[in-house]
Formats: sequence, structure tokens, C-alpha cells
Amino acid sequence: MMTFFHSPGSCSNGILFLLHEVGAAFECVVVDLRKGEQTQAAYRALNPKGKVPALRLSEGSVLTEFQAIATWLTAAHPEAGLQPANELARSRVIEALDFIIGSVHMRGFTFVKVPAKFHDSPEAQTAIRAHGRKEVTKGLSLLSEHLGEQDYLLGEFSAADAGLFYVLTWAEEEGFGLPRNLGACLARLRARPAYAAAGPMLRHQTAASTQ
Ligand SMILES: N[C@@H](CCC(=O)N[C@@H](CS)C(=O)NCC(=O)O)C(=O)O
Repeated sequence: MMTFFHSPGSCSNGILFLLHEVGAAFECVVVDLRKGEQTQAAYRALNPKGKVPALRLSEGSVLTEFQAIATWLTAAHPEAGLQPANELARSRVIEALDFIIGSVHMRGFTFVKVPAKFHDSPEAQTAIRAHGRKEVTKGLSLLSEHLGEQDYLLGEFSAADAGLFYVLTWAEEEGFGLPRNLGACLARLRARPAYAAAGPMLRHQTAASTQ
């Protein structure tokens, strides 16, 4: 069986959602980022990058990085019907996920949620947070434009929406006003059985940042 290394409320929420979407059999191990468990030797032995998500496959190897895990999950569970139909469709999923994770998360939310990682001074942290908020707002606007009147980012539900799910949740938590269509998309995602199945494992244990 696969083992999923997860921190509730973090970006690994997107992979948890997708694990349920594809109907994967897995056990979940919580990595408490607030306690710094990701930096401890036991976890570093699994994922030297000290990040979640990570997925230990049944054969024992460990897969890291959101896009890689998402791509693998849809390919390994063709019965779920989430495998892109052709190379262009596959590239569209990667294109969307790369923007969500590489830009909206890493160049936006990282600064909003953990400015103290970048500077000790409270003034500098305020400026870093403000910069992050600008980047997130820009990202949400591009995602909204991309979504248009479709139900999901690429029309039908895809792995890209697992990424969209976690950044929209963060946007809500951090008090960003979601454009109407993104708000409707988040409600649609929360109405899917995978959301109910993921349940309390999606929620922060406290309000402390788990970015
Ligand atoms: N590039 C990684 C980013 C993962 C990431 O930033 N994970 C955060 C949680 S949202 C984390 O583990 N942070 C712990 C730390 O930086 O110490 C991916 O795509 O999976």
C-alpha cells in the first residue's frame, strides 16, 4: 500500500483530494510542520527536501513534488478517468499546475504566509507580505480569466483542479475576495465526494501557518 506524507491545511491538501478522486488505497502519515517534523532525520531520510507532499509508492520508492505526484496518480489509476487524453492535454495540466504551484503558491502565498522566513524585521515582513498579496491577487485574476464560465480549470475536472483547490482554500483563509467564478468553482470542488472523503484531514490543527 502507498503511504502519503501530509500536513493538514498545507499544499498537500491538493494531493489528498486527488488521492480520493482516483480512489487510491493509501495510509496517511501526518508530518507536523509546526513542530518541524519535516526537518527531522526520519523524515529527511524519506524526503531530503523536507517538504510535503511526499508519496511512498507500494514498491518502496518515494515520489515528491506536487506535479510529479499528481501526474503519477492519474496515470496509475486510469479507471478514474483523469488521465489526459493526449500529449497536449497532459501538457495543459502541467501548464496549469506549474502556474498554480510555481507562481501563485511559491511566489505569492509563501510571502503572505511565512514572511519571517525571508527577513527578521517586522517592517520588512510587512513589505514582503504586501508583495505576496499583490502576486496572489494577480494570480487569482489570471486563474479567473482562464476558468471563464467553465466548471473546472480545463473544462472537465482534472488534476489541475487539485492544485486550484488548495490555493483557493488559502485565498479564502487569507481574506482574498475570490472572483465570482473561482468562488463557484471552489464550491463545486467542495461538493465532490473526494472532499467529503478527505474530511478532517484537510483542516489545520491550529491557525499556525503550515506553508
Ligand atoms: N515544490 C514543492 C513545494 C512543497 C511545499 O512548499 N510544501 C510546504 C507545505 S505547503 C512545506 O512542506 N513546507 C515545509 C518547510 O518549508 O519547512 C511541491 O510542489 O510539492
